[in-house]
Amino acid sequence: MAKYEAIKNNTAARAEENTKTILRRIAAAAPRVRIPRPIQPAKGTAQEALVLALADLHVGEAVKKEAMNGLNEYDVRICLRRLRFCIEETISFAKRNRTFNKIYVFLLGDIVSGDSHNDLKTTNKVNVIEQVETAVVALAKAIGELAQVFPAVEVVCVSGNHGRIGPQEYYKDREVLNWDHLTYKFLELLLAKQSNVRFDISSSLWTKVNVAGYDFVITHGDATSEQSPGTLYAFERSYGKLRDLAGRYDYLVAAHFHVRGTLQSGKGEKILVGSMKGGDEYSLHFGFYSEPSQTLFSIRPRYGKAWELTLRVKQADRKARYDGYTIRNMQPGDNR
Ligand SMILES: [Mn+2]
Repeated sequence: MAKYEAIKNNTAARAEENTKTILRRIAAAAPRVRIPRPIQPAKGTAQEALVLALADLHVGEAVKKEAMNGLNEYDVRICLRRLRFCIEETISFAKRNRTFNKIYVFLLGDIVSGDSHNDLKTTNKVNVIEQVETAVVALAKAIGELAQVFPAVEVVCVSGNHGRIGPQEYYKDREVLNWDHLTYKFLELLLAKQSNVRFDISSSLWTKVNVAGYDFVITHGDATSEQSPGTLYAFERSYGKLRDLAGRYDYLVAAHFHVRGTLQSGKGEKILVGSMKGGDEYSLHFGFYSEPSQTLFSIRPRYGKAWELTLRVKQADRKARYDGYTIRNMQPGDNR
């Protein structure tokens, strides 16, 4: 027995010695990697196009913090701070990485709160004329800032559902008889002398635009029988039908549901943009809440969508440094 123990211990010792030898050999054979210097951003111009998708600003609407149990708060001041945050982030992100030749700004509708709903009519902070005025001036400043950084700015505009005139639904001239549409027209006028800014204002439910060789369908997103694209299936069903009507597209960009999401679709994607406003009393009532966000992404030739940056706009809410898009002596949030 003692002999057996001795053999066992000896074997164990040898096994341990072998393991150590093997580990030493592996360690000796491991390639030595030199610690690199920090990666420098690439110099020169990127071939890719930037897209800044802005949706559901609902200018003029108020969301009460108390009613939201602190989840969200919204008024004109917060809206304009969040907008400025988007522009500053876009510019600093672009500058930190490369020089981009062109930026597309998708204005996806529900720019103004409107007065089509009774509860909005009584709780809006400013009336619909002031909403349009505020949105026009703020967006003109925002796009003007982009035009100082990017050699070309293309603004693609579709109307939302909140800008409709009056409480009744209508379908004739639906996208034109709409406060969003008027906002876009004034915006175009205000920037008419800015030679590197171009507008594409849609009079229909959707518009098509080609970005770096890829076909985009842009729509607000309310023209669907789905109440909420809470599931991927509903999301797919909501917008799959548009392909029949609009023809082949690589990317579809919609908003309306105040929820951010992306779904692969053929060779491209369906991109659902979140809202500047974020969740409100309505969404809370129906059991939905999403943080406000907007989306910045890029399209590369021969590659498609290269990356996406979620602009988490709430960061700007309490920061006075994002003021500056307000007009004249306006006291945002204090009109009522
Ligand atoms: Mn909407």
